[in-house]
Amino acid sequence: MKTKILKALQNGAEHYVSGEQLSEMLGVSRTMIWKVINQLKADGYLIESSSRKGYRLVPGQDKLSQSALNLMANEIAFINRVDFHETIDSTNLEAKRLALDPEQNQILVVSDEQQMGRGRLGRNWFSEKGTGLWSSLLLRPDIEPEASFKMTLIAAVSVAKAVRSLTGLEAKIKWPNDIVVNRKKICGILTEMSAEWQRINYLVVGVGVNVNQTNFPEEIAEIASSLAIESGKAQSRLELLNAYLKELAYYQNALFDPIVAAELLTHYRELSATLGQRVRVIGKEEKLGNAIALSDEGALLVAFDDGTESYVNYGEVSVRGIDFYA
Ligand code: BT5
Repeated sequence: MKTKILKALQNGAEHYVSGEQLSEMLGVSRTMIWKVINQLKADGYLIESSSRKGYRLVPGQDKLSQSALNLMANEIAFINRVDFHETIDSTNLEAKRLALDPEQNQILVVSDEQQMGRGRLGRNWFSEKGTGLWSSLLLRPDIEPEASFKMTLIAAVSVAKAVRSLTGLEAKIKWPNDIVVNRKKICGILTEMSAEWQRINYLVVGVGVNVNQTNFPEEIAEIASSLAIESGKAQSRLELLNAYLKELAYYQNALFDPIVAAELLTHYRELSATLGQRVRVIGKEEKLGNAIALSDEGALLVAFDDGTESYVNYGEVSVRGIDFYA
């Protein structure tokens, strides 16, 4: 009922919807409507009530809540359920805890804050409350473990396209798992996998997007930015999530369908901030070169200054002008 009333208020846009209209539309008493409106207010929604005109959702709110997320996820067929948390250690950890039950699948975990947000190699991911989109998706695709690298590409293209459509900003992908805007990192992706012989047990795709932060802790102040800083105005986390999931609903077919897989690679290459650039590859040793191609397996082909060429599969690659590589 909460979700239905919320939807009716959202459909009313900035106009009032009367208690009578709501009660007729939903077939419940006006007292019931009044009770549920109070529950939504307790959830933090700003709702104006007028005894003559009815109820109105105050526009411009960027509130994440279970009811708002349910409403949105109902339209995304490949998501079975959304679990919303006000705070959590890490949405990736929570998705992995859910994965212990083999029945749980296609679940999106979202939190307003993470206390132990993580990057690759156990690095810290700053996940301040109320400003970012911290989400993880639990999937159990029937694919071979080697194909799981595609999931990071799928998420990267989906986020970059969603940021572009929502904000008009030129979001690009820094190989393999960062999204940058104006050379600053606005998003990181952490894909984790559990697999047995030739078979994936589960994949967890964690996506963290800096949406409405106005500043960052000193350690990352020079490399990080947010959509609000880059676009000059606050952005809606819900709309961003909605746009991301719609893109994901399409691109996840790349796991199974070779035509979509080819399209994914084309779009990844078009959105790349790394291809064609000077790069510093940090492996056993540090080497400089030019990033010249992306293989169909998602590896980066680098022509090194010492005349050698090789594919880089993982590890650290700094792109000139991004990170601390000047
Ligand atoms: C990543 O790792 O970029 C993956 C980050 C994934 C975060 C999401 S949030 C939802 C889900 N739940 C989790 O616990 N994680 C996922 P990596 O490439 O290793 O980059 C980590 C580095 O990015 C850090 O060492 C910092 O330098 C920098 N960093 C940390 N927090 C940042 C932030 N909020 N914005 C930009 N850069 C940040």
